[in-house]
Amino acid sequence: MERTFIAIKPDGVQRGLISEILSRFERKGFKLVAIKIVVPSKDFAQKHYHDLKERPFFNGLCGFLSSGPVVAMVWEGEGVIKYGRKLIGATDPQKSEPGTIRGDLAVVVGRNIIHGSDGPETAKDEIKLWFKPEELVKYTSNPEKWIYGVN
Ligand code: IDP
Ligand code: MG
Repeated sequence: MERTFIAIKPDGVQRGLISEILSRFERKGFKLVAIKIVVPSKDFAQKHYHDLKERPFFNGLCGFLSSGPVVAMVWEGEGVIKYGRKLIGATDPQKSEPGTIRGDLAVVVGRNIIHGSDGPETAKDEIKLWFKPEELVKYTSNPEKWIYGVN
């Protein structure tokens, strides 16, 4: 089953939006397989955002991600990478649709409260960066047969 890496950034944590964000993924029918709260180092933040190292906002972005607690998660489900990005909304909250997490809960691009992997390769790399394999929990979730309609 497909997996994606989702993180609530320090602004989302400080604003008390953890349960709001978790509930959107949970109610959709995705399955939480790993979760922890951590303050990443700046070096770790730079690893996470290595693709953006040439961008002018890279230093500020990494400084911000390492400035406080982040809720790091792995969510599992059919199409969860792409649909997770849909739930999150466009990078710039001014362009995110209402109904999306950023559209409903954020205003500016530098404080857009949540991260989600943008494809299968980055999902794999980000899960590996943030979690040890044994931190991913295998379990049967009861509603699965109702969500997917298979036995
Ligand atoms: P994403 O988070 O929607 O995948 P990316 O382009 O991967 O967007 O950028 C990573 C993060 O960098 C964004 O979530 C946002 O916090 C920040 N960011 C992106 N573009 C800008 C910008 O133009 N100014 C400031 N911060 C930006
Ligand atoms: Mg990205």
